[in-house]
Amino acid sequence: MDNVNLKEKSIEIRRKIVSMIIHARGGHLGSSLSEADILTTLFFNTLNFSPENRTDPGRDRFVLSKGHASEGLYATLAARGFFPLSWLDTYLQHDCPLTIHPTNQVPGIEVCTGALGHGFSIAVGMALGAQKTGRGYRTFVLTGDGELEEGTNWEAAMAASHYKLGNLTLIVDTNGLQLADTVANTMEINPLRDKLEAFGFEVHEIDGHDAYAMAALFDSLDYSGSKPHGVIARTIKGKGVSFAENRPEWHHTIPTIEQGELALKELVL
Ligand SMILES: Cc1ncc(C[n+]2csc(CCOP(=O)(O)OP(=O)(O)O)c2C)c(N)n1
Ligand SMILES: [Mg+2]
Repeated sequence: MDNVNLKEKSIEIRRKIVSMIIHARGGHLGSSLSEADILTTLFFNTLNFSPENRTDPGRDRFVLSKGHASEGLYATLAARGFFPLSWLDTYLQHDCPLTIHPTNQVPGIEVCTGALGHGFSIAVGMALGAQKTGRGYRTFVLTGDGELEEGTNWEAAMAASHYKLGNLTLIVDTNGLQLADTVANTMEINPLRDKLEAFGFEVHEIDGHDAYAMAALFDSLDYSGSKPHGVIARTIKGKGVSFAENRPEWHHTIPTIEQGELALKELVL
């Protein structure tokens, strides 16, 4: 999409994330704020995926493998027009489509995720499908860094390289935290760049909160080459809300009304 101010858009999306969680009294605040700039970049700059072409076989594919951060995806999809903004008020309500882990009943969501460690493998299958059918679409998958402790990811990485899936981009939301502690304390995944390179990926490291830098990077990648892409996006869990930044307990703590008001006061340009 041309002429979208990505900075403004990501603030708008962060504000929606906070409001949804306050309203629903549930969700993953830190995780969704961590990914907000990555999703903004993908949906408002990079992806050939829109409400208009969302069922076209040639559309780009996106998989949110860290499915617990669903509020970030819902807020982004609504802002992009995949479904009405009013749906965000129904998050976590009985019999409503916006569930804690995303499902493909929601326009713009390709696959059900939330059980960590599966999205990357699914994305490999999508990318292989594009290669075999010659459809030419690109596939992007977003994982958490803690999520990479799941062994299935490394099988997916091996397969991506084996099948020479240059049309596949793995983005790792690298915030250094997982559910209750740091990734380093739980099961160290570093040196991540060396690991991905050893698995045959072309690797880039970038500030995962600089939407314009990410947009330029995604625009510059060679999607017709033989190496899958790995993007290590350096992020801060809880980014934009001072009391939640880099604090493991804000993985899924629900703000009080007062904390919510403070968060919204901080989330301005
Ligand atoms: C298979 C599986 N095991 C455990 C969980 C519970 N769980 C939800 S989020 C999370 C931590 C994820 O950390 P990370 O991938 O770094 O994501 P972040 O929230 O930091 O972006 C865990 C263990 C899960 N959803 N799926
Ligand atoms: Mg993490």
